[in-house]
Amino acid sequence: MKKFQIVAVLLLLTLSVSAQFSQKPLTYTYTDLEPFIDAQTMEIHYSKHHAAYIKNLNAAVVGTEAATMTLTEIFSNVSKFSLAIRNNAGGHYNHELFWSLLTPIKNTKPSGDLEKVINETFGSMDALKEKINAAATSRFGSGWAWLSVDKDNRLVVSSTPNQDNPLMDVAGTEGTPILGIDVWEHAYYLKYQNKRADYLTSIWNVINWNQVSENYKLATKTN
Ligand code: MN3
Repeated sequence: MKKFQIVAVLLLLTLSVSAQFSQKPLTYTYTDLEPFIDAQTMEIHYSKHHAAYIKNLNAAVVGTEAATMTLTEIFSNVSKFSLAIRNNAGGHYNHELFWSLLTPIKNTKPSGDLEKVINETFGSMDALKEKINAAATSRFGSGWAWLSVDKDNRLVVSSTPNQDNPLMDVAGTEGTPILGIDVWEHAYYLKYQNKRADYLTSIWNVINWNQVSENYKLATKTN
């Protein structure tokens, strides 16, 4: 092999390693979720915050065991990795899930199966939303509120700090998240300022229950 070919191969290897994680395009535009989530928030959140988690994650995994792992593999061993891997792997996964859970389509509904379990577990859809909003409101500082399926296929509501999530071995309440709400100030401050509760009331207008139902089906099948 000629010297330039070796250099080319090494360069390609470096590029493929450093680009292990990448950002999926959104399936809607930045303006589509208005008035509930404003376009400027969407643009900064997706193109700056989420993109930065991916860039930093790709840099943080270099030379570690995490370099060849999937996100879920990283999460189940996250306590063994650096804080940079934990924060940025969580930041990447959580946002990718979050974008998929938002939709400009009005009045999506949970599947019959999911609605039945929600009613049995929480009493009603409204009671579930209240419980998630309470978890989100009481989360001090930055973090997420979650609806997850636990190992016994039960629905559980929890919240995590920073970019942690219920798939992590450090999570107090473990499970497969089917719905997550970002309660970092960057998710709402431009429109709602300090009124996190108003953001939390509003966001239910753009939650994609078709996707939550799909996630529920997959999570219960995997368990
Ligand atoms: Mn965010």
